[in-house]
Amino acid sequence: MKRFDGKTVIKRLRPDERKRILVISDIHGHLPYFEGILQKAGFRSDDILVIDGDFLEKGRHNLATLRRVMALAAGGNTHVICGNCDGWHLIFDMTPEEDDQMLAYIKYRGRGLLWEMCLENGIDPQGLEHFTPVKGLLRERYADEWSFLRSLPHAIETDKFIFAHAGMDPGLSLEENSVEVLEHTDALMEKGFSFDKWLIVGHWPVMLYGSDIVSANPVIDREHRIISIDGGCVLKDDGQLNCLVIPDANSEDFSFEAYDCFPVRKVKTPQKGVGRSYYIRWGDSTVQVLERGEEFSLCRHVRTGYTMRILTKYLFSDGEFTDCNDCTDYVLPLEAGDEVSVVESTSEGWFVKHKGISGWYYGELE
Ligand SMILES: [Mn+2]
Repeated sequence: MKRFDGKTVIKRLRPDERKRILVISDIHGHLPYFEGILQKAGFRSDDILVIDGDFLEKGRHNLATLRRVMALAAGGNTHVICGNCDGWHLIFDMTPEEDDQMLAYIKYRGRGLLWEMCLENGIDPQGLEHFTPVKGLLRERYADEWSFLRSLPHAIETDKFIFAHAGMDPGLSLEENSVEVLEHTDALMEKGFSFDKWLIVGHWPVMLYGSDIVSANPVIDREHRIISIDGGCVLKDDGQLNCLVIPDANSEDFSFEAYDCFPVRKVKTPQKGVGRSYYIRWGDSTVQVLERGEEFSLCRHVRTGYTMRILTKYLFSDGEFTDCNDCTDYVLPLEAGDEVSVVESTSEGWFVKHKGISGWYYGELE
């Protein structure tokens, strides 16, 4: 699929200065989180909403999310950017051979926009041999959806802000940036770039920037004028959907709201933090299992030699060497009365989030 070959499309906006700008990225087809964050941020018709790409794929409510986003966009105050997971209209540029590769991908995933479109039309994707005939049907049935996806820009620019899904090369004008750079730059904040206007991106779950302490909250880098907001919704077990709040088009007085579905409990007994911790994360998660237990296993992170106990269900295989789910042994400093969201309940303690930061709590909850 010629995903990144197209011409870069930029949308210029002159937002009403009295209006709030809300920015949400990486909803990834998780409609309940999208509705939850809109409600928590108090989204109303006189706000401007920017959806900063990747509202589709990976979650389980793709068609419903797409339709919700289209309805908001039709209202005129919601502006949507194409992320690297949103350009499904590009299937119509594919050859029959590429169609079959796409079918293999859909079957492997077992979810996603095309999967849901098939099911909505009584087609079981697992039973298909070729995708090309189905593509013809979907093209007719979802004409509005395709034209909406086709209409999406790769970046939105105002006097003060640039919204792009993943990144930008500051050495080039916005138009000169390729679709690939705007939609698919990984780990933007590690590149040392600085920008004249504030660049607001999603795409790279912010927890991947942490090394010892894991936070899902937006990262606001005032020196380089970058704000990274992907809270790991759908992708991370302890993820959240963030909404950056810009009070008005000229303000730098940023704040944010975050939404997740974990049960909230109150800390009963205070806990001191422990100095040393490590975060094993996606892309660097190979561990050696030293002692496999039913609930926890003692593991050694191969690259660093750091040992920690990991929930056995987080290990991807039964072998001595295996990759694992993102995990940390960070022990959160907590006071009595602190509210925490409980991600995992174990026989030894709770894996919780406190103000967006994930860690362990070994005391009692109310
Ligand atoms: Mn992305």
